[in-house]
Amino acid sequence: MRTYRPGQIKPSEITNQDIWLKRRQLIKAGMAAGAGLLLGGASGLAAAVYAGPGKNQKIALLKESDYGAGMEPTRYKSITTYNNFYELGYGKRAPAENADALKTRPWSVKVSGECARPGVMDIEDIMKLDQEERIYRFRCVEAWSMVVPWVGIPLGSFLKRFEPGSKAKYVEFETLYDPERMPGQRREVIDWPYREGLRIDEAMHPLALLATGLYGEVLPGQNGAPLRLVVPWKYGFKSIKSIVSIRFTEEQPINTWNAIAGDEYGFFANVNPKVPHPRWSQRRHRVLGRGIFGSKEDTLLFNGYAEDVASLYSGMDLRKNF
Ligand SMILES: Nc1nc2c(c(=O)[nH]1)N[C@H]1C(S)=C(S)[C@@H](COP(=O)(O)O)O[C@H]1N2
Ligand SMILES: [Mo]
Repeated sequence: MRTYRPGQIKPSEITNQDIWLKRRQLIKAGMAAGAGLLLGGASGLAAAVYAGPGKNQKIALLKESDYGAGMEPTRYKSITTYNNFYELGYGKRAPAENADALKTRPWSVKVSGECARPGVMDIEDIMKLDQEERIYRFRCVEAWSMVVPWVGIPLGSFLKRFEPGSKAKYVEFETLYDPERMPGQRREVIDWPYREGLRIDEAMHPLALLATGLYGEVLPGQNGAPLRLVVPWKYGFKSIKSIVSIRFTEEQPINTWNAIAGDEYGFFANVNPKVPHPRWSQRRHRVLGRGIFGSKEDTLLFNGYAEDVASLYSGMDLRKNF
């Protein structure tokens, strides 16, 4: 029996095919939506500044990572008005409309479990870390895809500060539970809080990112402020938003969509065009921002990151471990 209650979102839009658009043309200064990108230095690791098109606080001194350099970002407006975030409402536009409810201060993240130095870190201190290790990443989501110029820190370098031990086989993440700040939690649509998990080697992979901003500004509420996960080779639901707890575990953690419909949503949720969702194909997806409805494109294995991440799954049956 399915337990989808929210009426507005089609199941096919909860999780669907991502794609990594592996286009390598250089971004010229003055991109779509008025964002400026200054490329400097011959190193290939360019100093870049996005003049954020939103109204949020700017994040200065950005350094662009090599990943995704040259991909043209989706318009800021599309990235921030077409969201899934049940805590802020049940419809693609609802999270943007309800984002004001999500107060992001005070905010802290508790890191616990199988590690030598568990602790609580205030978001202001996490933002300062971010200033030491500033990178850009791009990512896309599901039935629709987007290219997002994220600002954040590699998840692995954050986790290492807490010295995970040999029993740390997985990492579990939890979203804030607070019906005041998360009005969607007033309805028991899912077993709050939203939860996600990664295997430790996935979490340590340099492509896994803890994002604090996008388009050079602090994250808007609807995109998971003040801190969210970005796992570019996985379906969108793995990228948990508004994180307050990170726990190293020996056992595979529960993840929300797997708990709701385990036959449809696996623990790994790697983007894989050859493994259809039980109720729809995952071979193609819609590219947001191309025409009114977006044009369709083929979805790639691991969202186009096979070169980077396939080795994490060597010897695994990806149909069984979907
Ligand atoms: N806490 C929380 N995180 C969440 C969700 C959610 O409902 N609650 N939705 C997930 C789903 S299904 C998707 S597709 C992505 C969407 O991310 P975006 O809105 O930034 O594109 O967030 C994921 N993270
Ligand atoms: Mo999703």
